[in-house]
Amino acid sequence: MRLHCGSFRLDMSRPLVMGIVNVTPDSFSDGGRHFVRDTAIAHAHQLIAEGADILDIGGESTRPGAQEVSLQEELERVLPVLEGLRGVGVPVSIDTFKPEVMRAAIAAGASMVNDINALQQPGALDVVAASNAAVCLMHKQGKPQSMQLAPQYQDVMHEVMDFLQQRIAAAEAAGIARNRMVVDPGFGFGKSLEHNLALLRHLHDFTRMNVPILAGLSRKSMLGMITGQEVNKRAAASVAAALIAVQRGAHIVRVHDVKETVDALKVWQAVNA
Ligand code: 7PJ
Repeated sequence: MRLHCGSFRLDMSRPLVMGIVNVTPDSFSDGGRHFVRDTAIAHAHQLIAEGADILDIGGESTRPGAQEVSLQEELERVLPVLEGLRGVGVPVSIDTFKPEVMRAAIAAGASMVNDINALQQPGALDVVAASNAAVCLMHKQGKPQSMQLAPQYQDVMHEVMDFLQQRIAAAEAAGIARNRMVVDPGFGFGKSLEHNLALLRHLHDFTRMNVPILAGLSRKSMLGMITGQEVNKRAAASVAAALIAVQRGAHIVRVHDVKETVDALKVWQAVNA
């Protein structure tokens, strides 16, 4: 299986690591726009040096309870970073659900769209269809502001897979070739610990969709619930979760701790060679 991702052709026979680059000013370092841009670009280069296969650039936090940012603000955060990373050698993904951001990001060099809303925003399908970018279709229940309040499913595996099948069909109907698509169960997006564990336990069933599977478990609250660790002390739990996801069929893992994950996957690959 090869994922068509802009001008890249990604071989899915070995697990790939997507490194997370947040372009969100934090409350501790109010260094202004240039500082935020330069910090993000430097972080991106570091993740490539650590072995990241793909970079995921995001200008809006979609963590549970996070506030939305305006279109203008999101563009001003991500575009200078994408321009700064043009030609960097690995595919760059844009983490957004806004079609306007997708279009501008692709023009600025992004070769993948990572959409927590699975291209459901009006116009999003057409923007991706008109490009040669890959797309990650993710499942979520509810909106980031309130999705963790009371997530409910009759059968979480069935409902998530059903939704993703429908989004694959919609994307295909809009003119997006299947070899540009990736699916993601959306760990933590409107899911209880039990829902997340069921999805991870049965992740292999998603391979039936015949498109690569992306898993994002890094530092998520489900790992906090299991280990009791706060968010910046979840590296070991995150590496364990990434390894389990790969073992159960994930093709791409989206992580903060690239170096540690790359090493863990090297061990996994050596044993499986
Ligand atoms: C995910 C994501 C994920 C994909 C975020 C966080 C929340 N995109 N963006 N999958 N999570 N495709 O990293 O904690 O799981 S933001």
